Amino acid sequence: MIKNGKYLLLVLFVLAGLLAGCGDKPEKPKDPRLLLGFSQLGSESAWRIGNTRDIETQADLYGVGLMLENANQKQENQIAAIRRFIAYKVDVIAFSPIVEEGWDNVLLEAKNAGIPVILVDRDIKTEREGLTACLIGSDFYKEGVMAAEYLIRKADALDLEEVNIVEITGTENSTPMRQRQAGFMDTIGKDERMKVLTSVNGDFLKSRGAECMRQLLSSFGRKIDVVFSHNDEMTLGALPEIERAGLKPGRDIIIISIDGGQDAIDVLKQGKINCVVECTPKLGRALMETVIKLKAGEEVAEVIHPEEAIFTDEQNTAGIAPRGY
Ligand code: GYE
Repeated sequence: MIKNGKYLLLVLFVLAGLLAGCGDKPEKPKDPRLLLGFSQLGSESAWRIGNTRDIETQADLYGVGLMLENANQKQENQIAAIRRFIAYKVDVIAFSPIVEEGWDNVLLEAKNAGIPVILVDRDIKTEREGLTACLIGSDFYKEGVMAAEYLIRKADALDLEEVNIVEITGTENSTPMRQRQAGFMDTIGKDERMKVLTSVNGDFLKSRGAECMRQLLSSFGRKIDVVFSHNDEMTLGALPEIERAGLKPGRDIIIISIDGGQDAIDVLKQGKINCVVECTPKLGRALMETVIKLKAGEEVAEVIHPEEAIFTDEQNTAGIAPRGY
């Protein structure tokens, strides 16, 4: 079939090319798009799932290639994912640190590889300078302040003389847990009516929220005037326990939550939650814009906090627009 040497050469060339391709390790996509490695911490809540979805959607819209890894609530999985991103030579790394401590070594490795790192949602604690480029996430301290300010208004409206509070906190040593608690405590600390009976760790999980609430009810029973819960998931776990104990959440106990996912807003509309402080998971757009700037060597803002609202029984809750998470 092959009539002359020229064709033979061509066929050999093509064959050699095909064979060379066979044993190749995965390589960066030929597409010269910018590649972002993102380590999500888990899927513990509607917030987290909404956050992952938003980052995927925005990466698509901005034409940013996304390597996404879910750490299933384990810091060691996040560290391993970041190491894989470094080995893969992604352009930018982003991650949502499950806890604040313990990131220095892996971040130093990223720095030495010349890959900029963006903190998404949560912060880290470190003695070293310059390990990360910036933080894109909510002002959790302010969320705690907003929750407490609502409670003070509510106590005024109900003319309460003493307010006994139980707190169900998020994951220990995580930024939202630390800062929501600090903002709340600093603010109620100025009001003599406010007493915190105890704080228990619900790890941002619905099942733990239920467990914590059972334990709180058995220790304090009807003494509890307020549940301050660090996220919607734990709140949604706690409510049925309160009902099972013969009490009406939203009436017998004031319920304060954070996140503002659709399920919690629906329950706020039914009057079983009194206040939900918004924490938006929609960080994808700011993330993509920052990734593009970093790749272009441009300056980026050190901290980007999204604007956040509050939804309470002081307003017409029927008018709250669909939340999208
Ligand atoms: O409030 C909670 C989630 O870090 C802001 O983590 C996030 C928190 C959010 O599991 O629902």
